[in-house]
Amino acid sequence: MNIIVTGGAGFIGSNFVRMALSQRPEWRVIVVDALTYAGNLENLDGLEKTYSGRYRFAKADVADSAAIEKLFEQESPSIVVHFAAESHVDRSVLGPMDFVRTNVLGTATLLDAARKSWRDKAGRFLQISTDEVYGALGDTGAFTEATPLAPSSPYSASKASADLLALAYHKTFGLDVVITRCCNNYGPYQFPEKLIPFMISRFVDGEKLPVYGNGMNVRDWIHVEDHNRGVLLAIEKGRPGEVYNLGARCERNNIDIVRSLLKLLLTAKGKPAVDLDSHITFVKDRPGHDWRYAIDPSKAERELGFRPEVRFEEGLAKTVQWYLENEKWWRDVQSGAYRDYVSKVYGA
Ligand code: NAD
Ligand code: TDX
Repeated sequence: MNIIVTGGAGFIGSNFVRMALSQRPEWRVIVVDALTYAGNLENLDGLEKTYSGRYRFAKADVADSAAIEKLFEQESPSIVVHFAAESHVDRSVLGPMDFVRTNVLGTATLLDAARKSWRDKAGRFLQISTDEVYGALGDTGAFTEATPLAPSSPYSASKASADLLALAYHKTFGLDVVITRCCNNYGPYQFPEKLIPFMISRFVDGEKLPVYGNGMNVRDWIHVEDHNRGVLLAIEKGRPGEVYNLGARCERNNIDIVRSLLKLLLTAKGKPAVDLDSHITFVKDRPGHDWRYAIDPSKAERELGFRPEVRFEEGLAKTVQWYLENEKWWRDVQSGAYRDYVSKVYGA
């Protein structure tokens, strides 16, 4: 069975491709990725050799309808798992249009290719989405699948638009669409612009760790392996046209995450984990910064049997260790263009 994984050279996608190839021997995986700044072939190192005949990489832009339709003709996929996206909120503040193009037009292009290709045969489209489509919570409550969409950033608005298109293709054309909405992921191969790997790279470089606002904003965290276990379950057990929230009931405020990282990093360097706040600088807040996210994953637990396995403290310690051991990886992905981006967001 052929399965197309878009965005398979990115953080969550590459972890998913490894999991799928090792746990689903009947699948042949075709990674479709444009290799933007966030997509890196090194993330897929060794797969061609280990899984020869079951793995193909195709460089393509999901918004390029000719390229996508050709891939559907060549591969006749039974499943599409759509991870490809512009994924970083701060970049969507600097330049929203790439987000509209990839996340909205790209998703529409894939949905339409699937609609045409699956006229005579069944196929499933798994739309990978985010809790950010629900907007911000106050100090209490949690997002359920019935929470109205109220995105705050161009990123989350583009993801909400993509979700609505996917649901419309289900209602109008009967396309077999399932949507998962997950909370903040962490783990290996995450691009060092996101909170956890960014803070680790700053510490290693001897720079202060820039926390937005007062650091009290809350995010709900899940290890990337647990997210991807949920995606596999949604592919295999999800009901057509349904949305499933994925989360591990693990809320933390940002300042606590940064202090936990500092403890792990100082200890790893053989230094006493004291005077943590001297490593932190509070910087200008992100415009439209959502206060709090919290996912209620009851529906996925009940219907899919979803059970996250990674305890946050263990997952975080392993992640820190991975970044310390793979400094070459994150230095390589930090190109000149990346350094330019950092100076735009955080100042020189
Ligand atoms: P990422 O930025 O690490 O990777 C995105 C991948 O998509 C890269 O490989 C990039 O090259 C590719 N891509 C971008 N534009 C493309 C285009 N036009 N055509 C083809 N490929 C393109 O992102 P990630 O963190 O791995 O997120 C993957 C998905 O999961 C996204 O849809 C994101 O919205 C969603 N998500 C992420 C998180 C999180 O915490 N990171 C949480 C919930 C949902
Ligand atoms: O330097 C920083 N300082 C800081 O205080 C950075 C990069 C982030 N933050 C804060 C902002 C957020 O409250 O940390 C929190 C997490 O920030 P990000 O890692 O940028 O993630 P977030 O904005 O929450 O979005 C993420 O989760 C949902 C992913 O990037 C999205 O792709 C996903 O959909």
